[in-house]
This record gives sequence, structure tokens and C-alpha cells, in this order.
Amino acid sequence: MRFPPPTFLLGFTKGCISCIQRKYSLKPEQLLKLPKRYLGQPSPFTHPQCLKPDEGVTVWYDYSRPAHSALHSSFLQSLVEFKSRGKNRIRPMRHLVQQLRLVKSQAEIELMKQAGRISSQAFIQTMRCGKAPVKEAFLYAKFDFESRARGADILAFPPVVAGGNRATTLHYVKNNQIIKCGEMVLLDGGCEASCYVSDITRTWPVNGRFTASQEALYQAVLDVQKSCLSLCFPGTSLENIYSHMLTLIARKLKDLMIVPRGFNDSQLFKAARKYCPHHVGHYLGMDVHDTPDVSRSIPLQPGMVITIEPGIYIPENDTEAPEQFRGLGIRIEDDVVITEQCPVILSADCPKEIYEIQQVLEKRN
Ligand SMILES: [Mn+2]
Repeated sequence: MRFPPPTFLLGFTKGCISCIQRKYSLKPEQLLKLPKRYLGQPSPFTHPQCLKPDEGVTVWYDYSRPAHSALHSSFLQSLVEFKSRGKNRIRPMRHLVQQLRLVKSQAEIELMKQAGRISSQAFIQTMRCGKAPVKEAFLYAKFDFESRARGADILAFPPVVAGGNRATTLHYVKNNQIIKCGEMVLLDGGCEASCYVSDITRTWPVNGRFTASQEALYQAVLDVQKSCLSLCFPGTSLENIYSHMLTLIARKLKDLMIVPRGFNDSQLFKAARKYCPHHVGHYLGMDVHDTPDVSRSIPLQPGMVITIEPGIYIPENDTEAPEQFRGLGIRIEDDVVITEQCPVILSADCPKEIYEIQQVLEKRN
């Protein structure tokens, strides 16, 4: 998407304005800054900029989804309506800002590496800390502590700490139950450091040893995840990787005999959707679900950062699945920078191979 260079900017997020100002070398007089004293003024036209009879300019303002409702109703609404009466265009800045955020600079990637490193270390410490039975709340607190202690400003989102069957509930955030010996825990967490975030998921057995069925299902998800990572190159899209993921999950469900051998392709596809009811990933950056208006069908470019997070979830009350797999929910999520060469895994320090996880858990105090 290409944008005409703006001639007139309206907004109140200082960062956004200076970023666009630099990109298009706008002069200071082309920016309309809104001092706080204009909030609640009876007439919006007291600002000298508003009195200029400008024509044919682009006013960047998100009229349909204003960021500040008081400022909108007391000032900006009438100002933008006034501007739109001339031959001016009103365009939401949201899309422009999202385009700027989509492809990261080297400096931004360095900050994202830091967020990835902090979270990876926090995961290792959290895996190590608890002997079964352990409270989900304890692991939550440990993850939060270890992230902040290593320089995170805050957790990027309320983490999912789900023991046993609760891992099959996608957005479980109560994190208030006890994880029993023999159960696995799924932790989906990430931190924010210097305004950039990480988003990592690992699943591990709290007593340090996978049972045979846990190991079989875990390895299946790991194989799918690694195969999806191998597709993270410029030119493909998140949507393409998603269909690849569903095909692979379907094959794994068949191999593990979670679905009947006789299933045809369309039944297999349905089963894959049922046992993995979410997408393979999303864009990542200053937000966890960054640049949400950008389609997942656009080709990936160097500098984009995405998550790759396949999972298989078999609820304990699913009588169609073999008993040994019921109550198991596994997701493995890494953060990936697209480059011309090999993709850079920002969460590479966070163990995910079965032997690595078992090694980390053996070293418990
Ligand atoms: Mn994610």
C-alpha cells in the first residue's frame, strides 16, 4: 500500500507524528499540535492553524475510531468536519502507522531480541522452580518475577498458566488451580521491554518426565511447529503457513490414531480444525497482536516479526478421541524475524526439545 505524502497532520500521539514527520521530511509548520488548553474550549477555531483556508490537504485522523473521546467531541470532531468541507481528504492514520510498524528496523529487531531473551530465561527459571503438585498462581508469579527481574517493564498480556485439562481451554487465564503430579502445564506468556514484546508458549510435565502419550503428542506438535518454522521466508504468508499447519496436524492425528484410519481428506481437515481451533500465528511488535488491520494473506517481507504457534488440544470429555490422549493440551510458540536468509528465532533460548526440557527439569533445586 502506498500513501500520498501528507501535507497536514492531526494527532496527539507524539511518537507517531514525529515518525511520520521524519519519513516525509515534513516541516514543523505542517504539523498541527494540539495544546492541552484547547480541551473543552467552546470554539475549536481559536487555534491559528484552523483559520487558514487550506485546500487539497490530507488530514490524518481516525474519525470513526477516535483515540480520545473527550478531545474528539470537544474539539476534533468539529475541526475535522470543518476541514472536510474544503477539498481536503480525511484519512485514518491507523493504516499508515500500522504499515510503518509492520516492517521492523534493525534497531527495533535488537529490542525484540532482548524481549525474547528475557522471556526465554524467565521460562527456564519457571520450569525449574516447581515440584508437583504446584499451584498455577505460583508459576504465574514466578514468571512475572523472573521477567521483571531481568529488565522487563511489565508482562505483555495476562499469561495462560494451565495445568492438565485446563490447557484445552484456549484463553484460560484464571490461573488459580493446582497442577497435579503427572500432569503437564501450558504457559503462554511474554514480556514488554523498551516498548517491544515477546509471546512464547511452552508445555512441560510438572514432575519432569513425559508419559508415553504426552511424549507422543508433544513430539507431534513439535514436528508440526518446526516444519512451519522452515516455511518462514519472504514471499509466503501467514495464511499459507496456516494451511500447511492444518495439513500436518491432520497427518499427525491419523498417525497417532486420534482419528479413525478411514477418514477422508475433508474429515481429516475438519478434525484438524477441531483439535487446533486457532491460527498458526500473528504479527508481533509493540503489541502482542500487532498491526491487527494488516491481512494475514500478504507476502512476508524481511523485517516482519511473526509468531508460529501450532497446538493440539483434546478435552477430557471428548469421547471420540482415544482415552490416553484425553485431557492433554499442547502448544509450542516461537517468535520469528523474517530475513532473506534463515529466519531468526527470538525465543531460541527457550527449550522445546523433549531432552532439553527434561534436562532443565532435572536441575531443579
Ligand atoms: Mn501468540
